[in-house]
Amino acid sequence: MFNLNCSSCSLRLDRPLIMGIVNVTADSFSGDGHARAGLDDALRHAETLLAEGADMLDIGGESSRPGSLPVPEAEEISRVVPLVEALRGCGVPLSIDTLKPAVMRAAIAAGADLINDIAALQAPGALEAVAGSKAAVCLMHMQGTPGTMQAAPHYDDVVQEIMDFLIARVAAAERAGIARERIVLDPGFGFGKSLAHNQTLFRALPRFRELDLPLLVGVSRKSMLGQITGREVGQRLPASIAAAMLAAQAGAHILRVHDVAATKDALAVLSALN
Ligand code: 8Y4
Repeated sequence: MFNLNCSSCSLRLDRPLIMGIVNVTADSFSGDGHARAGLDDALRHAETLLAEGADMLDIGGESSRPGSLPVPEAEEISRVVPLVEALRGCGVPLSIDTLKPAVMRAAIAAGADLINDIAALQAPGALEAVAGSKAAVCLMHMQGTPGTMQAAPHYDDVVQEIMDFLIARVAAAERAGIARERIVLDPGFGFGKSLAHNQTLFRALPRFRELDLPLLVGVSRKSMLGQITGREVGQRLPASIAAAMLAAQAGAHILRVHDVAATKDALAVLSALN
Protein backbone atom coordinates (compact mmCIF):
# COMPACT_ATOMS: atom_id res chain seq x y z
CA MET A 1 0.00 0.00 0.00
CA PHE A 2 1.29 3.46 -0.94
CA ASN A 3 1.23 6.54 1.22
CA LEU A 4 1.65 9.93 -0.41
CA ASN A 5 3.28 12.65 1.69
CA CYS A 6 1.82 16.09 0.98
CA SER A 7 2.49 19.36 2.79
CA SER A 8 0.04 18.83 5.61
CA CYS A 9 -1.15 15.32 4.89
CA SER A 10 -0.25 11.70 4.49
CA LEU A 11 -2.65 10.23 1.95
CA ARG A 12 -3.50 6.54 2.19
CA LEU A 13 -3.78 5.14 -1.31
CA ASP A 14 -5.49 1.86 -0.38
CA ARG A 15 -8.52 2.61 -2.58
CA PRO A 16 -8.76 4.76 -5.72
CA LEU A 17 -9.05 8.42 -4.74
CA ILE A 18 -11.10 10.94 -6.69
CA MET A 19 -9.37 14.17 -7.72
CA GLY A 20 -12.04 16.69 -8.75
CA ILE A 21 -11.14 19.21 -11.45
CA VAL A 22 -11.57 22.93 -10.71
CA ASN A 23 -10.68 25.40 -13.46
CA VAL A 24 -10.38 29.05 -12.58
CA THR A 25 -10.48 31.30 -15.59
CA ALA A 26 -10.39 35.03 -16.19
CA ASP A 27 -13.43 36.96 -15.02
CA SER A 28 -16.09 36.36 -17.62
CA PHE A 29 -19.29 38.17 -18.56
CA SER A 30 -22.65 36.51 -18.21
CA GLY A 31 -25.33 36.86 -20.87
CA ASP A 32 -26.82 40.02 -19.31
CA GLY A 33 -23.46 41.82 -19.39
CA HIS A 34 -22.73 41.64 -15.67
CA ALA A 35 -19.18 40.79 -14.66
CA ARG A 36 -18.96 37.37 -13.06
CA ALA A 37 -15.87 36.68 -11.06
CA GLY A 38 -13.99 33.60 -12.23
CA LEU A 39 -13.02 33.11 -8.59
CA ASP A 40 -16.63 32.97 -7.35
CA ASP A 41 -17.59 30.48 -10.04
CA ALA A 42 -14.58 28.31 -9.24
CA LEU A 43 -15.27 28.44 -5.52
CA ARG A 44 -18.87 27.38 -5.97
CA HIS A 45 -17.78 24.56 -8.25
CA ALA A 46 -15.16 23.41 -5.73
CA GLU A 47 -17.80 23.34 -3.00
CA THR A 48 -20.06 21.22 -5.21
CA LEU A 49 -17.25 18.73 -5.84
CA LEU A 50 -16.47 18.58 -2.10
CA ALA A 51 -20.14 17.89 -1.32
CA GLU A 52 -20.07 15.13 -3.95
CA GLY A 53 -17.20 13.46 -2.09
CA ALA A 54 -14.01 14.53 -3.86
CA ASP A 55 -10.92 13.19 -2.07
CA MET A 56 -8.81 16.08 -3.40
CA LEU A 57 -9.17 19.05 -5.73
CA ASP A 58 -7.00 19.91 -8.73
CA ILE A 59 -7.00 23.68 -9.24
CA GLY A 60 -5.91 24.97 -12.63
CA GLY A 61 -5.49 28.59 -13.74
CA GLU A 62 -4.23 27.83 -17.24
CA SER A 63 -5.93 25.51 -19.71
CA SER A 64 -3.79 22.52 -20.69
CA ARG A 65 -6.20 21.42 -23.38
CA PRO A 66 -4.88 20.78 -26.88
CA GLY A 67 -4.31 24.01 -28.79
CA SER A 68 -4.60 26.24 -25.70
CA LEU A 69 -2.34 29.27 -25.25
CA PRO A 70 -0.18 30.11 -22.21
CA VAL A 71 -1.44 32.50 -19.50
CA PRO A 72 1.02 35.08 -18.08
CA GLU A 73 2.53 34.07 -14.75
CA ALA A 74 1.12 36.98 -12.72
CA GLU A 75 -2.36 36.34 -14.12
CA GLU A 76 -2.17 32.64 -13.27
CA ILE A 77 -1.04 33.46 -9.70
CA SER A 78 -3.89 35.95 -9.27
CA ARG A 79 -6.37 33.26 -10.32
CA VAL A 80 -4.99 30.38 -8.27
CA VAL A 81 -3.76 31.86 -4.98
CA PRO A 82 -7.11 33.36 -3.83
CA LEU A 83 -8.76 30.00 -4.51
CA VAL A 84 -6.14 28.14 -2.46
CA GLU A 85 -6.57 30.67 0.34
CA ALA A 86 -10.35 30.23 0.25
CA LEU A 87 -10.20 26.42 0.13
CA ARG A 88 -7.33 25.61 2.48
CA GLY A 89 -8.75 23.87 5.47
CA CYS A 90 -11.64 22.45 3.43
CA GLY A 91 -10.64 18.96 4.61
CA VAL A 92 -9.08 17.60 1.43
CA PRO A 93 -5.66 18.18 -0.12
CA LEU A 94 -5.37 20.88 -2.77
CA SER A 95 -3.47 20.12 -5.96
CA ILE A 96 -2.30 22.89 -8.29
CA ASP A 97 -2.17 22.23 -12.03
CA THR A 98 0.73 24.37 -13.20
CA LEU A 99 4.05 24.12 -14.99
CA LYS A 100 5.38 27.51 -13.80
CA PRO A 101 7.82 27.60 -10.85
CA ALA A 102 6.58 31.02 -9.67
CA VAL A 103 3.00 29.72 -9.57
CA MET A 104 4.18 26.60 -7.70
CA ARG A 105 5.94 28.73 -5.08
CA ALA A 106 3.02 31.11 -4.60
CA ALA A 107 0.48 28.29 -4.40
CA ILE A 108 2.56 26.28 -1.94
CA ALA A 109 3.06 29.39 0.22
CA ALA A 110 -0.72 29.86 0.20
CA GLY A 111 -1.28 26.27 1.38
CA ALA A 112 -1.29 23.95 -1.64
CA ASP A 113 -0.44 20.30 -0.93
CA LEU A 114 0.45 18.86 -4.32
CA ILE A 115 1.88 20.23 -7.56
CA ASN A 116 0.36 18.60 -10.65
CA ASP A 117 2.85 19.42 -13.40
CA ILE A 118 2.04 18.27 -16.94
CA ALA A 119 5.69 19.08 -17.78
CA ALA A 120 7.07 16.88 -14.97
CA LEU A 121 9.16 19.69 -13.38
CA GLN A 122 11.20 20.27 -16.56
CA ALA A 123 10.87 24.09 -16.49
CA PRO A 124 14.00 25.83 -15.14
CA GLY A 125 13.55 26.23 -11.39
CA ALA A 126 10.60 23.83 -11.10
CA LEU A 127 12.52 21.02 -9.36
CA GLU A 128 13.84 23.55 -6.84
CA ALA A 129 10.41 25.09 -6.26
CA VAL A 130 9.02 21.73 -5.15
CA ALA A 131 12.19 20.48 -3.44
CA GLY A 132 12.21 23.53 -1.18
CA SER A 133 8.77 22.62 0.14
CA LYS A 134 6.95 19.63 1.61
CA ALA A 135 4.42 19.44 -1.22
CA ALA A 136 3.85 16.25 -3.21
CA VAL A 137 4.22 16.26 -6.99
CA CYS A 138 2.60 14.49 -9.92
CA LEU A 139 5.10 13.92 -12.74
CA MET A 140 3.20 13.56 -16.02
CA HIS A 141 4.43 12.62 -19.48
CA MET A 142 3.70 14.93 -22.41
CA GLN A 143 5.20 14.87 -25.91
CA GLY A 144 5.51 18.44 -27.22
CA THR A 145 3.61 21.38 -25.75
CA PRO A 146 -0.17 21.94 -25.36
CA GLY A 147 -0.15 24.26 -28.39
CA THR A 148 1.24 21.68 -30.82
CA MET A 149 1.24 18.27 -29.14
CA GLN A 150 -1.62 16.73 -31.10
CA ALA A 151 -0.23 17.73 -34.53
CA ALA A 152 1.78 14.58 -35.23
CA PRO A 153 2.55 12.51 -32.16
CA HIS A 154 5.17 9.84 -32.82
CA TYR A 155 6.72 7.01 -30.79
CA ASP A 156 8.71 3.92 -31.71
CA ASP A 157 7.56 2.22 -28.49
CA VAL A 158 5.02 4.37 -26.68
CA VAL A 159 4.99 2.38 -23.41
CA GLN A 160 8.77 2.02 -23.10
CA GLU A 161 9.46 5.65 -24.02
CA ILE A 162 6.98 6.97 -21.48
CA MET A 163 8.22 4.63 -18.76
CA ASP A 164 11.83 5.70 -19.50
CA PHE A 165 10.82 9.37 -19.36
CA LEU A 166 9.06 8.94 -16.01
CA ILE A 167 12.02 6.98 -14.57
CA ALA A 168 14.35 9.82 -15.63
CA ARG A 169 12.10 12.47 -14.08
CA VAL A 170 11.85 10.53 -10.81
CA ALA A 171 15.67 10.36 -10.75
CA ALA A 172 15.91 14.11 -11.38
CA ALA A 173 13.37 14.80 -8.64
CA GLU A 174 15.19 12.57 -6.15
CA ARG A 175 18.54 14.21 -6.99
CA ALA A 176 16.93 17.59 -6.33
CA GLY A 177 15.84 16.39 -2.88
CA ILE A 178 12.23 15.31 -3.49
CA ALA A 179 11.69 12.02 -1.63
CA ARG A 180 9.95 9.16 -3.46
CA GLU A 181 7.19 9.30 -0.84
CA ARG A 182 6.17 12.64 -2.37
CA ILE A 183 5.93 11.47 -6.00
CA VAL A 184 2.98 10.30 -8.14
CA LEU A 185 3.36 9.27 -11.81
CA ASP A 186 1.02 9.78 -14.75
CA PRO A 187 1.37 8.55 -18.38
CA GLY A 188 -0.50 11.67 -19.55
CA PHE A 189 -3.43 10.43 -21.64
CA GLY A 190 -4.08 12.75 -24.58
CA PHE A 191 -0.85 14.76 -24.22
CA GLY A 192 0.90 14.21 -27.54
CA LYS A 193 -0.77 10.86 -28.19
CA SER A 194 -2.95 9.48 -30.98
CA LEU A 195 -5.95 7.29 -30.15
CA ALA A 196 -3.82 4.23 -30.91
CA HIS A 197 -1.09 5.48 -28.54
CA ASN A 198 -3.68 6.10 -25.80
CA GLN A 199 -5.10 2.61 -26.31
CA THR A 200 -1.69 0.94 -26.13
CA LEU A 201 -0.86 2.98 -23.05
CA PHE A 202 -4.14 2.21 -21.32
CA ARG A 203 -3.73 -1.53 -21.86
CA ALA A 204 -0.21 -1.23 -20.42
CA LEU A 205 -1.32 0.50 -17.19
CA PRO A 206 -0.52 -2.60 -15.11
CA ARG A 207 3.09 -2.34 -16.34
CA PHE A 208 3.41 1.17 -14.90
CA ARG A 209 2.97 -0.35 -11.46
CA GLU A 210 6.46 -1.85 -11.96
CA LEU A 211 7.75 1.69 -11.40
CA ASP A 212 6.72 1.18 -7.77
CA LEU A 213 5.11 4.59 -7.34
CA PRO A 214 1.44 5.59 -7.15
CA LEU A 215 -0.31 6.25 -10.46
CA LEU A 216 -2.66 9.07 -11.40
CA VAL A 217 -4.88 8.69 -14.47
CA GLY A 218 -6.80 11.47 -16.22
CA VAL A 219 -9.15 10.46 -19.02
CA SER A 220 -12.30 12.36 -18.01
CA ARG A 221 -14.15 13.78 -21.07
CA LYS A 222 -11.00 13.61 -23.17
CA SER A 223 -11.00 13.49 -26.95
CA MET A 224 -9.91 9.84 -26.97
CA LEU A 225 -13.39 9.14 -25.53
CA GLY A 226 -14.91 11.34 -28.22
CA GLN A 227 -13.05 9.35 -30.87
CA ILE A 228 -14.28 6.05 -29.40
CA THR A 229 -17.93 7.06 -28.90
CA GLY A 230 -18.48 9.83 -31.46
CA ARG A 231 -19.77 12.05 -28.63
CA GLU A 232 -19.13 15.76 -28.09
CA VAL A 233 -17.37 16.82 -24.90
CA GLY A 234 -20.61 17.45 -22.97
CA GLN A 235 -21.91 13.93 -23.71
CA ARG A 236 -18.93 11.91 -22.50
CA LEU A 237 -20.00 11.04 -18.95
CA PRO A 238 -20.76 7.32 -19.55
CA ALA A 239 -17.51 6.94 -21.49
CA SER A 240 -15.60 8.75 -18.74
CA ILE A 241 -17.03 6.46 -16.06
CA ALA A 242 -16.21 3.32 -18.03
CA ALA A 243 -12.64 4.49 -18.60
CA ALA A 244 -12.19 5.54 -14.97
CA MET A 245 -13.39 2.12 -13.75
CA LEU A 246 -11.01 0.32 -16.12
CA ALA A 247 -8.18 2.52 -14.87
CA ALA A 248 -9.11 1.73 -11.27
CA GLN A 249 -9.12 -1.99 -12.03
CA ALA A 250 -5.75 -1.65 -13.70
CA GLY A 251 -4.39 -0.21 -10.47
CA ALA A 252 -4.68 3.59 -10.76
CA HIS A 253 -4.45 5.19 -7.32
CA ILE A 254 -5.86 8.62 -8.17
CA LEU A 255 -8.52 9.39 -10.80
CA ARG A 256 -8.63 12.97 -12.11
CA VAL A 257 -12.27 13.61 -13.04
CA HIS A 258 -14.84 16.30 -13.77
CA ASP A 259 -17.81 14.21 -12.55
CA VAL A 260 -17.13 13.39 -8.92
CA ALA A 261 -20.57 12.10 -7.83
CA ALA A 262 -20.92 9.69 -10.74
CA THR A 263 -17.35 8.44 -10.34
CA LYS A 264 -17.89 7.90 -6.62
CA ASP A 265 -21.00 5.75 -7.22
CA ALA A 266 -19.23 3.76 -9.90
CA LEU A 267 -16.27 3.12 -7.60
CA ALA A 268 -18.63 1.99 -4.84
CA VAL A 269 -20.14 -0.59 -7.22
CA LEU A 270 -16.70 -1.63 -8.42
CA SER A 271 -15.49 -2.22 -4.90
CA ALA A 272 -18.68 -3.98 -3.76
CA LEU A 273 -18.99 -6.36 -6.70
CA ASN A 274 -15.51 -7.24 -7.84
C1 8Y4 B 1 -12.59 17.99 -22.03
C2 8Y4 B 1 -12.18 18.46 -20.82
C3 8Y4 B 1 -11.66 17.48 -22.92
C4 8Y4 B 1 -10.85 18.42 -20.47
C5 8Y4 B 1 -10.33 17.47 -22.57
C6 8Y4 B 1 -9.92 17.92 -21.35
C7 8Y4 B 1 -4.35 15.71 -17.03
C8 8Y4 B 1 -3.84 16.67 -16.16
C9 8Y4 B 1 -5.07 17.63 -17.66
C10 8Y4 B 1 -3.99 14.35 -16.84
C11 8Y4 B 1 -2.70 15.11 -14.95
C12 8Y4 B 1 -7.99 17.86 -19.87
C13 8Y4 B 1 -4.01 19.15 -15.96
C14 8Y4 B 1 -6.54 18.08 -19.96
N1 8Y4 B 1 -5.13 16.32 -17.96
N2 8Y4 B 1 -3.04 16.39 -15.13
N3 8Y4 B 1 -4.31 17.87 -16.58
N4 8Y4 B 1 -3.16 14.11 -15.77
N5 8Y4 B 1 -1.90 14.77 -13.94
N6 8Y4 B 1 -8.58 17.91 -21.08
O1 8Y4 B 1 -4.34 13.42 -17.56
O2 8Y4 B 1 -8.57 17.68 -18.84
S1 8Y4 B 1 -5.86 18.91 -18.53
